[in-house]
Amino acid sequence: MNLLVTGAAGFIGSAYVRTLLASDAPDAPDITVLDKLTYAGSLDNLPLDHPRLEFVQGDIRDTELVGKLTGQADQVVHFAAESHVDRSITGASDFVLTNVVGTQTLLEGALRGGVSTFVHISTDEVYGSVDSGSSTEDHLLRPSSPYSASKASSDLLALAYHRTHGLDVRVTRCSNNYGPHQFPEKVIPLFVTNLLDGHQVPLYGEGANVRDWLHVDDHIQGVELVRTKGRPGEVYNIGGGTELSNRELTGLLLESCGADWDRVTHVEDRKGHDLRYSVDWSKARTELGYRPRHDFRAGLAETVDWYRDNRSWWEPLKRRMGEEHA
Ligand code: NAD
Ligand code: TDX
Repeated sequence: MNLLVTGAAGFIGSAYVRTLLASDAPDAPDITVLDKLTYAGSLDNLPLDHPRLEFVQGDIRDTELVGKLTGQADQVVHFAAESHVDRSITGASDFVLTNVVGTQTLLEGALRGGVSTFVHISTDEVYGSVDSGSSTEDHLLRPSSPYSASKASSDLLALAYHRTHGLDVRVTRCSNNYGPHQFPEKVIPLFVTNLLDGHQVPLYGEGANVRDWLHVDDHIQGVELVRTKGRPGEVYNIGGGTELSNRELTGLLLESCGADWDRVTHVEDRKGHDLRYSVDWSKARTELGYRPRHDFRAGLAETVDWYRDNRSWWEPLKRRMGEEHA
């Protein structure tokens, strides 16, 4: 079986590919990764010499390349995206080009190439801010940022290819992932690496915004369940079960790095900042047997240790981030 995985030089896709390649099950797939290697992608995240892995550098908007790869693939798992909300606020066009046009190009390639299953990785942010309760899969989509609006567009396009053409599309909407290899612009790796370097951490507004934290390995378990046991045309929420305000999260990170609150700088709030995300993942639990297994405190401690032990992975990335802002 040949599995085409897009965006797998990034945080979640690379964890997914590393996990599948570590399996020696007889039905373990051969994997082709398609990734443009934007600022967020790194070949260091992938075991490039693995005999079941082929890496192709390219853009998901490249119709010819996508046509060739989808023609060779049995299934597609689509992670590639511009993924950082703050970048979508300062410049939205790459978000539309990659997340909307790129996803449509892949869906069209999958349809023409006779791909049997297409898993589209969406996000809980498509539901917009949820003041109370949790969003089920049929909740209205009310995205707030250009990032989440572009993800909602691609999510709806994916479902449209199922309804219109009968393509076996399955959509996952997960909450905030954390774990090793996450690009140090996202709040957990940014704060951890700043603290390890003795710098301040920038907390937006009052730090009252709430996120539901999901270990990347639990997310991957959910994606695999959807790919192998999910139903065509269905959406599955994948939650982590640990809701924390950013203030609470910051307290845990300070504690893990042996630092005090004087290392926190309150900065201007993010524009259009969603107060809270919360997904109801009972459908994935009852239908697929999904359950997050990682205890948040233990997972966070392991993640902090990974950043402590892998400076050579993140220091060049932070240097480049510094140059971008210079
Ligand atoms: P990431 O930014 O770490 O990685 C994205 C990858 O996509 C990079 O390797 C990049 O090079 C590649 N890419 C970007 N544009 C491309 C293009 N035009 N063609 C080919 N490759 C391209 O992202 P991530 O955090 O691993 O997120 C993966 C997916 O999961 C995204 O679709 C994101 O929207 C979704 N998601 C992420 C989270 C989270 O907490 N990180 C939560 C919910 C959903
Ligand atoms: O410097 C910061 N200070 C801060 O207070 C940063 C970068 C973030 N924050 C706050 C904003 C959010 O409330 O922390 C929270 C988390 O921020 P991010 O790590 O940027 O994640 P978020 O905006 O919640 O989006 C993430 O989860 C959903 C991913 O980046 C998305 O790709 C995913 O869809």
